Amino acid sequence: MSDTLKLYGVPFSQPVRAVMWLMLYKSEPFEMILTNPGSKGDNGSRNPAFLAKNPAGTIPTIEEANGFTLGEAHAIMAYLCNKHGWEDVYPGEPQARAKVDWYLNFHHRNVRDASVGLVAPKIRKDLDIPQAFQDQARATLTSALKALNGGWLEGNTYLTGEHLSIADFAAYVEIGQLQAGFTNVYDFGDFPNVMGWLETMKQVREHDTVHTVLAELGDISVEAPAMETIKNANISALKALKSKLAELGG
Ligand SMILES: N[C@@H](CCC(=O)N[C@@H](CS)C(=O)NCC(=O)O)C(=O)O
Repeated sequence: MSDTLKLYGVPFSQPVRAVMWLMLYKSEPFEMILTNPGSKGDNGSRNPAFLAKNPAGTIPTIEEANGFTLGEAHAIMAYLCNKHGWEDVYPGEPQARAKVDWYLNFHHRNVRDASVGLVAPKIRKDLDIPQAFQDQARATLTSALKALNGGWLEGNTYLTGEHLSIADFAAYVEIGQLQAGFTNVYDFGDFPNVMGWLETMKQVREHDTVHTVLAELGDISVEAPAMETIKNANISALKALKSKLAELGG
């Protein structure tokens, strides 16, 4: 059995992109095992075989050759940093680390849940997500962006200071997907510090590889993307990833 780490997921998933980005940023090879979120089919995250690896049935999930499995993007990124000694993006010094953990904990209810609420209704028209839910998501995100703009990013290049960390990867895969150039479903005009940080993050190594799926999907603010567009975005994203992993020997 190969000892390359397996990453279960799809590039369309925000938390999967965070893990992919960390690994590519650190030039760490991995094998992507395509796993359809929510599906009970053979390659689905709700299939019994997958639930044995991650009882929550969510992607990303990783698996090592020795059978160790782990779910939750933030736990996975922290584990990989601990394992490989990547203290540049997850500092060892307790207070610096605590600042990263602070954001990672804040993220779940304030950024993640809200940003999903802005994008999912556009892509999954079939789910008929109630307008009240969408409005609440937008309000929650706006509050979170106020905190980022006036707090974390005030006078800082990255979320926790002058150094890129896994907090930035976690935040950008959610917030960044909303900007013009990608889905274009949120106007960041009121948040100049957030806009500056979005530009900075675009320069981070492997940004484009990880975000191929969104660049291909394009603007969904007016019209939901056709199935064909979604399919082609996935194909392009996997092609970009495959070619990067081939370079890394994964
Ligand atoms: N808190 C989890 C969220 C993971 C998550 O929501 N993944 C979605 C895909 S983006 C999923 O697997 N959904 C399938 C399901 O819940 O059945 C993390 O950060 O890893």
